[in-house]
Amino acid sequence: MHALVNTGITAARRAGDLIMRYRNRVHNLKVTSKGRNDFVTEIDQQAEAAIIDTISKTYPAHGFLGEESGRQGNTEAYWIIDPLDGTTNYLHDFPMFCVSLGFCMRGVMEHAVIYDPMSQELFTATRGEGAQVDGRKIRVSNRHGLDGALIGTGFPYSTLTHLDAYMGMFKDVLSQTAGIRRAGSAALDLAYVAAGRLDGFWEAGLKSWDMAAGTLMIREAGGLVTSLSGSDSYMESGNIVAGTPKVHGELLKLLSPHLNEELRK
Ligand code: 2AM
Ligand code: CA
Repeated sequence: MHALVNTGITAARRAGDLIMRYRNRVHNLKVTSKGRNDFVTEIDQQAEAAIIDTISKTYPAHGFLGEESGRQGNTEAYWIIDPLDGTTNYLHDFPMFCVSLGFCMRGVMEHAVIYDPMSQELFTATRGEGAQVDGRKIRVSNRHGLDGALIGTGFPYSTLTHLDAYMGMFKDVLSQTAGIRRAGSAALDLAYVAAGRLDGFWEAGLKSWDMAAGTLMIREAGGLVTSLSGSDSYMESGNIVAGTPKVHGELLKLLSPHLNEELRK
């Protein structure tokens, strides 16, 4: 395994251990949800600091783009960090959350690590070298189309501006597939597509740290990833469709009548 991936794994496990250590305390906090939210924000920040500290010890020249601390240092060789993806789940003790790390070199994603501290599953990928779960090679499923496919998604949550467009998509996907799952951690959903547990995935308005690791993983597992209109701009727009080659193509077609100008980006 690549040395960078090993360092990423050490960092992700350290963050995961911290997240698990505070889990009971979060759940038992009988204060207002605001108080619980603040506490979780603090855990996010501590987990991100632990990741940056671990990586910096081995690679002091690397930069970071973190959900909590933003951009710092080197912008050529840097790590994209989501220290706790699925914060709402974590807050409710719903067991779907993860640590997501991607290493980017001159604009190209090179390595990916996604760690699920509940199941202790570790997903990894390196560009050109495939994707693994716990060291075993993973591939996207062999699903040849939407018929019988299980599709992951994320609901609109903050602005709700695209809710009507989304409901149209939801209706069409629901009626043509085996079902839809909304697990609440986009990074873990993408890892599940890479592992063949979901046949496809779509969501609008994600951030680069939600997608950086999972999208490399899917490509290395033989899947396709694009924006909702089929371009490469998903890292900028956050609008993403992924899946096995056939499922990806059919999902694109099914979603396209529902796209407005914003969602086409
Ligand atoms: P986060 O937990 O790191 O914030 C799912 O729709 C994705 O959107 C998750 O990966 C989640 O990442 C992100 N997200 C941000 N705010 C959210 C919210 N209020 N509700 C649900 N998901 C949210
Ligand atoms: Ca996230």
